Amino acid sequence: MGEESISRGKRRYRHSESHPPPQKAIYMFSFDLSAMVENSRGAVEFTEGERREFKHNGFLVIPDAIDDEALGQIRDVVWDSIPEDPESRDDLLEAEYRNLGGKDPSVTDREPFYPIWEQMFSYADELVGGDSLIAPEPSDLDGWLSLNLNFPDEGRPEDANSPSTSDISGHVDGFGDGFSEPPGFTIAGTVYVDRVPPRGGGLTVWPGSHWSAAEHFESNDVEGFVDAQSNQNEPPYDVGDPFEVAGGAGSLVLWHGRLQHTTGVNLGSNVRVGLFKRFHHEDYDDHWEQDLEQPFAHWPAIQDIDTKGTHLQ
Ligand SMILES: O=C(O)CCC(=O)C(=O)O
Repeated sequence: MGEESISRGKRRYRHSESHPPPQKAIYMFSFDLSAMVENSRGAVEFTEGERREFKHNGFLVIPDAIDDEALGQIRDVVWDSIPEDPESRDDLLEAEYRNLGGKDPSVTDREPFYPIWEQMFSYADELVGGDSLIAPEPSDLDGWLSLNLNFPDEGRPEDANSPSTSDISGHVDGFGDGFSEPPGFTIAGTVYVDRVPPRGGGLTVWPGSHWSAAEHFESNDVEGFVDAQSNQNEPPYDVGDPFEVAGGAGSLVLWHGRLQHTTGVNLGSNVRVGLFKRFHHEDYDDHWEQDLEQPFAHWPAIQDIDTKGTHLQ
């Protein structure tokens, strides 16, 4: 995936999945991916209403998707890996947004990521349908981990609405600086490791923006998009208002690969710990260009769902 940037106010963050961190640990434990993955929900199923919601909005929130034990292990990884003291507000305010296990390779223990990836995959694959996504592998643990820490923003402003989520710009992953083919991915998952209250730094999305991207690509090429994102830090079309996703610990946000998004303003007291994983179709290389205009052409469990009327049920 190409290098991405998130711009929020004066901060500019860069991250990439294409440059694995230097660790070269060898993971000897084995996983049986053919076995049914146990989730908090039991066997993964989606209603037609949930599939419709995803198709319409480009994202879906699944509360209590990930089990507590797996989340607890990630919490330990975070606090064992960073110097900040969770009890010190000064520490948290001074800290900058960062991706643990990405360009900042300071993760002490990588194994706890895998059980969460497996659970995320089981939801993503079921939503897309047709057993068509590439499953995570233990060797992925040697690569980019995407554990994104969104620390509280400086000071609680007197104006409770400032800084505001509506002032931030978003991006589409893979179509900015460092662009390389095939760009992006099919579907991503974001897990909240702790509760993320409203204005607590949640993943912020532009609902329906995957359709804006599709409309754009009907009459524009990829190069113009990449130029716009590289120069203006946002896609070359209007997408309306952002929506910041709040949720409990273990919530999973599934989102479409062309959904515009960024990280939210964090006016809370806690670090927003978000564990991200991106999944590709097995034959993504063959049809990524078609997907640009037809966002669900290769999603057997979604493509025929009617979203007309927007009654999401
Ligand atoms: O940390 C977040 O909430 C957003 C991260 C993001 O925009 C990304 O990984 O592309």
